[in-house]
Amino acid sequence: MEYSICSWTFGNAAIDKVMRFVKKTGYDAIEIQASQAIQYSKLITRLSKELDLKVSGLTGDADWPNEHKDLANRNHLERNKAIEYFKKQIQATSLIQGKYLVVCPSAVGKSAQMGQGSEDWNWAIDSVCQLSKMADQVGIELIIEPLNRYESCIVNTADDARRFVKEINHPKVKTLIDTYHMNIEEVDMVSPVQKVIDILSIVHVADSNRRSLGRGQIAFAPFFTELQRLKFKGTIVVECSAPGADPFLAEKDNMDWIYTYAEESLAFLKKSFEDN
Ligand code: LER
Ligand code: MN
Repeated sequence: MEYSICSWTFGNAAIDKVMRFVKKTGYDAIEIQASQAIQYSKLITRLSKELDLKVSGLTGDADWPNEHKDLANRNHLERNKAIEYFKKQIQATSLIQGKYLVVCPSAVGKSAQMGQGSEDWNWAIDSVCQLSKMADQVGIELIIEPLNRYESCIVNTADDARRFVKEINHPKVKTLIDTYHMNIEEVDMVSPVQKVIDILSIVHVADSNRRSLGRGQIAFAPFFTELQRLKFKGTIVVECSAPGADPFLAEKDNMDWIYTYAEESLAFLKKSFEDN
């Protein structure tokens, strides 16, 4: 199993400090925040080689209320700007040798749709279809992420993600499931794995309160057992965040927790998969 961790969760810490810590802790890879990848591509590429720490992929940047980052915006001029911005993120993924870009079909933090009926869905489908051509050209995957209802509209569950990916119907468009969001939206932790296993590239993990695995209420054992039973071979990416309000702001009063969560979560994963 390959283990990775999201760089955005370390808040304002410098990317070189984060990469050195992630390597020292024993991770194989890091999932870089897209805005950091764009700004620090040379530094990240150099450190990735120097530290022998892979870039698993990029966490896409589409923070609401930035209409020009919203792939499902009702205003086609804003939507076109979002498509152009995501093309830049695809380019950055390829530049720093990531394998995927995580894409939320509507902006992150936008919990209500803008159009009627299936309009928002169709806008998002059209945007991701356009992006899939470029992803194919540079050889990366676009990974559609279902987020809970308080963070996103359009794709909230594994069922939604499956329908979205099947409608795009492109070999480079896949999905991920995130235990933190699943805990809010799914009926259990096992059936979503079964629903998307054939299009599942990566898994994001954190406990129910986004603390390290074991510090919340999620029963991870059945989830991990099902991943193993169905021979999941992708990357497992830790996405905990320091405790405190505002889910979209990583930097909190007590950032020391994130380093503890990173260490504890990796130990929990290695014990669960018995490959340490
Ligand atoms: C991104 O991977 C994610 O899970 C979102 O909740 C980030 O805010
Ligand atoms: Mn996630």
